Amino acid sequence: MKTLASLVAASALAAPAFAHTIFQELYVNGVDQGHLTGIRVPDYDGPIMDVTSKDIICNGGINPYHQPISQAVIPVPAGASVTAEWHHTLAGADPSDSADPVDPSHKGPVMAYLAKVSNATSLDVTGLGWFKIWEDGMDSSQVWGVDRMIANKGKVTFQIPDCIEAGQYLLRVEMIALHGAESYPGAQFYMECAQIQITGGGSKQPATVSFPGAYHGTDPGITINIYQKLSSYTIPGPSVFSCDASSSPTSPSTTPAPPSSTPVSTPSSPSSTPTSPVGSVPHYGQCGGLTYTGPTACETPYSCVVSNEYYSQCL
Ligand SMILES: *[C@@H]1O[C@H](CO)[C@@H](O)[C@H](O)[C@H]1NC(C)=O
Ligand SMILES: [Cu+2]
Repeated sequence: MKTLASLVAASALAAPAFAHTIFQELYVNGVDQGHLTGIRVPDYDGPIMDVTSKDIICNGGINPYHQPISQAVIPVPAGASVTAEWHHTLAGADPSDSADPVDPSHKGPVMAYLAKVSNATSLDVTGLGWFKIWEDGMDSSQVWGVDRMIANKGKVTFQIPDCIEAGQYLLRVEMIALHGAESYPGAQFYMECAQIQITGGGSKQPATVSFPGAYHGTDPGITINIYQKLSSYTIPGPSVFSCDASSSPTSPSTTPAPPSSTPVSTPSSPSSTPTSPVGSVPHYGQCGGLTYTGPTACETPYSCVVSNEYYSQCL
């Protein structure tokens, strides 16, 4: 006969495989917008593991959306504080579930991106331009963004930039679990997209990246052994957009300012090789990075922009 202890041990071992999570509720300046309202949530809480899959955009492929998909578009004033709430299952908070909001084995960063869209309820999410507005990676004590999210009962809070254009956007909130990320595929990507209408704002048009495209299996923040002492962690994707940065992303022929995180060495870029005006790397293609050996000149009118020391992209 199995003892309670052995049952508990067995379920604890089995738990991480099923202990996933879903971003399922949004608060705007502290006001709850409603459970499952305005967010494209799947019924199943499993991860996306292929960074080249369209499912990395807003989920919904291998984890089909809960039906009917909410048609709500949530009004959000530019500059507002928004809170995204994660839970283990669509049922919401469950204090008796040790894997709610997510099993604590799931360590990694939490991030938020925006993409401007003409219609926030349109289901086609390919070809959008995404910019990162917030990220929480790993601190010097090796405590992760996901650890802080769990401590805060599934909630993460960040600001919508106050300088971006009014209009409809998708808000993509993402968590990466790195407990099995020693080799690729191994990292688990969890993301859902909220349908929002930004009001007020300004006229800034941030530089964008594409999904798929922004992440690679070789990224140091995607293939990593977290079961060792880490002095730092490189969060995947572009640097966080700031309204205060003096870049001018509205003009593709202008090279935006480098990201605020100082690269150890400057990745190769066309700006250092002005003798090759006609490039071959297409829009959104990789054009530089520490370990990159391919072509570095972008097709006109794009410029090679440093995302981080490992990755530069034609934008
Ligand atoms: C937005 O997209 C939805 C879903 O495809 C569609 O039903 C709706 O008519 C669209 N709205 C506009 C204004 O185009
Ligand atoms: Cu999981």
